[in-house]
Amino acid sequence: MASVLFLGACGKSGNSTNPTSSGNTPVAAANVSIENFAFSPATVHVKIGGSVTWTNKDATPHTATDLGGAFDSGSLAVDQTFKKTFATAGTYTYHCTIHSMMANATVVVGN
Ligand SMILES: [Cu+2]
Repeated sequence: MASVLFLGACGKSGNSTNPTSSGNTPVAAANVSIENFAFSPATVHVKIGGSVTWTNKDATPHTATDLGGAFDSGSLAVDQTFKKTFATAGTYTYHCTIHSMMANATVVVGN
């Protein structure tokens, strides 16, 4: 079983070698992998007008579905992607509707 090396949290102001990683600085485009039944990174920060692209890396279908109804990827097959552009600032908590045991994840939108 491969490890998920996401260290979590928005409090870490790490290096900027990966502009799509989570961190305090919002990026224009973030990428989230759905892998080993987890969203990685679990939190991404994007600018207003920025986008998040999810990619399902598992052989099992997953969804990225906002709890508040702002977006829903539908069922993503292996290697399928879903892109959402966020025009409104806010914190969007989402989950996989197929697997209730998967932890919720978050998109934070703000400049
Ligand atoms: Cu799932």
